[in-house]
Amino acid sequence: PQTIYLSDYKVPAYLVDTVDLRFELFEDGARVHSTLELRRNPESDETAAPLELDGDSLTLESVALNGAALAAGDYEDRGDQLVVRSVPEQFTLTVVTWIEPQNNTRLEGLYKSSGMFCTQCEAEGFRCITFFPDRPDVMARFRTRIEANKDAYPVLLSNGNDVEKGELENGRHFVTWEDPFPKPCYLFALVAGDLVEKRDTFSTCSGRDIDLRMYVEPRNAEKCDHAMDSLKRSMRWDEEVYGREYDLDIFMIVAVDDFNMGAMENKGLNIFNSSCVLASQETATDLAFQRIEAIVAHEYFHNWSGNRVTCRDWFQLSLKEGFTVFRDSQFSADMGSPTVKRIEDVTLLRTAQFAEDGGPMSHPVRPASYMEISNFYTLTIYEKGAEVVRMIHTLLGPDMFRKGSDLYFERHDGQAVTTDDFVKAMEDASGRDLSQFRLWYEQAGTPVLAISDDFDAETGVYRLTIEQSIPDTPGQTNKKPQHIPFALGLLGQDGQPLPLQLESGDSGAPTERVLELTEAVHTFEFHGVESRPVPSLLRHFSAPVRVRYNWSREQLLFLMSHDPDGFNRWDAGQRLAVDVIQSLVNAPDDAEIDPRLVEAYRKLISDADLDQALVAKMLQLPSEAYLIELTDKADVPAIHRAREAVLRHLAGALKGELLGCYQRHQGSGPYEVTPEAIARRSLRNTALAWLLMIDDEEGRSLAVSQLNAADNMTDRMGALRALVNSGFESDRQEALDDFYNRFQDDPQVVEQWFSVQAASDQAGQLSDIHKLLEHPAFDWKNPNKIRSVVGAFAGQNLAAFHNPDGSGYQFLADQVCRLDDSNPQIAARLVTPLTRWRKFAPSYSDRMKSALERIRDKAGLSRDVYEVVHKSLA
Ligand code: BAL
Ligand code: ZN
Repeated sequence: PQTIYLSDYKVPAYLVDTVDLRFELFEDGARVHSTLELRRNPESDETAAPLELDGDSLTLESVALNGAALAAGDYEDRGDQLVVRSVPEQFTLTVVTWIEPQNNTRLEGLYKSSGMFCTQCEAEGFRCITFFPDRPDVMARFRTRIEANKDAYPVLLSNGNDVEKGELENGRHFVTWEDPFPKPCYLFALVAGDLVEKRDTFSTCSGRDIDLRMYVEPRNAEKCDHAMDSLKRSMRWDEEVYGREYDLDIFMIVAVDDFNMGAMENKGLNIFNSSCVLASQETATDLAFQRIEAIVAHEYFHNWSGNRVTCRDWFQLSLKEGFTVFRDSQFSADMGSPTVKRIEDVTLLRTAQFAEDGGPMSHPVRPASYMEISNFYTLTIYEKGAEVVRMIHTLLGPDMFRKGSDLYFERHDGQAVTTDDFVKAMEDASGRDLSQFRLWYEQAGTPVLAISDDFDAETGVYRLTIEQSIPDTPGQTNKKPQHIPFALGLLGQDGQPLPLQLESGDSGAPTERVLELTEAVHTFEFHGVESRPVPSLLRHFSAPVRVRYNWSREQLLFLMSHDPDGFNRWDAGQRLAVDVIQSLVNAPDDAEIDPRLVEAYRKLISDADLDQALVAKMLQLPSEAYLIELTDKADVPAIHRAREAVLRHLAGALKGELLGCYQRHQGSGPYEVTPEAIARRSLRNTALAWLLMIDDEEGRSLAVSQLNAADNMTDRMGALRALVNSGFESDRQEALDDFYNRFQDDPQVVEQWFSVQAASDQAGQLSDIHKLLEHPAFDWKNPNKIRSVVGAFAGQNLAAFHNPDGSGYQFLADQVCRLDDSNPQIAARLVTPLTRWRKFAPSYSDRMKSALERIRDKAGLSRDVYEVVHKSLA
């Protein structure tokens, strides 16, 4: 496959002003009539260029120029391109193609899911529908007429406003949609199906009433309220915080079961993976409720950050994704607990994005090259991209940042632009120089801050030295220092925050500062310090970096109970737990577990005055994935054993406290999705999980009663998970069977049922996984089912996946090869755990490598998987 380079970017040779589409939908295929108004781009220097339109898996039926059919010699159908050699300055091109949505298992372009037609065009799916300049800098106005059988497909949707509808012969009907806003074709959408409609309205800040509509299969009609409420909250929030008003008269959301992504921000017609939009108390966990709120917000926010202002090319993907993730994380923080939200974001970043940044697929937030753009919908583009925007927010402050975003939207409305245009708007609005800051977009890799300190009791000066380095990554060495906002505080021995006097005598100095690192080494001096302080470093995780500082356990315990920054309190607890677990890896079975850890957790569990949402987070031990990320040459089973030993030790020592915690947080009253109620359920279910880790009888009977009495999925799943992960084998099987019988008709719940087993070291050994794949509810065509079994096994059941005999790796290779032909995007995603092979101890890494080589040698490997596998082995 070819590599595409950012440095080769050229403006399009032709522009499209309008697109007139007519879809004739049938059971055995669809005919697409496309009429384009095209003209040469005055900004292009390719004055004699032929017209080249992208295509993929299309059967061309006819081509006409200005209404006259072209003869075969006038154009060339190259399969992936339609080339018309000689065209005038301005012209109309009509192309008719035949496609087969019913056989489209890649789920790119137009396909069928549960009997409905739907589309996914980002990044390059539109070319699977018709020949078109499939690139985001070609923006056109779309008019779309959909024709289909009326009984089977009463609902026909596309972007914009419905302007015409009517009956046709043979029981068919049509609806025509017009989108007044020029858009790139990746934002095109079409849906046709037998769907129920849920309606609501939203009154905008300027008094316009927007018609909100959700379309779902009839069985899901009762699962729309949460998404609709989330949508209205998002619309209000975007007006209040960013001054962004919705622009069309209708906003539609559709839920489909088969979807490669989580959701898609098509203009006025967002399409969602059912698992990311449908929720009811009985079927969705708190986590799902929160995720749905965040994703609904994310897709809605794209209407401005992505649709009104879009990307010039796919190297700029983070322009819309990083900014929009930042916006949705601000929104979620405002809707719930900012500290908890920050902890969740940082957990994902440090566990998974840092791993990506340190692995073979490491790439900058603005990549310089790719083979398959679908492989670049990554944690780096999304999450690190969001961190980069967050740092701009930190450096500028909220007011200047808002000025910058206003300027960005005003300056670039209706344009396809670059990350550099975004930074420039921030610079112009604030007057700040962000030239060095731009390196965050260009340099890959996670910066490391090596921090040392000393205290001079005589002068009262505390000195902090921070040395920055950025590791080499594929294709990039000798990196330059980046501009890093570093928030910190100092705590006195009594736990009080100290004024940070950068000059002596400044006793009114603030107790928290954001230092700006721009050089490879900085030394900061803090004056007027009476005794050695405890530093609280990188507060709020003010930059996506690794901090290396030689913490003592006393310091961490001190910060756990005194740091005014909730995030750093949590982080101190994590560092302490990591230190204890790491010290037990490959230690003798009777090695002592630091009693101070037990006491710290005892305090957390028992002290009802602490912020319970924060406590709920602090009680989660660092995950195995995070522990692996922190380790060179990881021995996963050894890490797993050490972590379990700590968990069991804590559970045994704190049994009384855990039972007390469980009783204290017994729910009463109606189910609510508030931060307090979520924290209560989380604490209760953590207590239960810990008790069952030590096969506690009392815990077992609590879990069984909770499972039977639960009025919500969080508690039901909490009990089920605890039983599944326990040694109570017969309870486990009974619980799983009952659960399945109760929910077998609900695909979203069955996905949870699959993943709770696949992710469990008790219920998810390889032989169990094979059985799950044979289960009647498993479906190789449904990405959610694949993720909930194969993805959960390889991504969460790490001790089983890293079986020393290599069977887990070979299993994954088999599944990747199997999926490569039918759905290459999903296949390429599934490879991820193997790509990290260099991270593991030799006997593991050798076997992982050979599994990768087996995938590499598969005949006819897709471009998606080819890129990931070849880069991993390079
Ligand atoms: N644009 C792809 C889905 C999302 O990030 O919203
Ligand atoms: Zn997005």
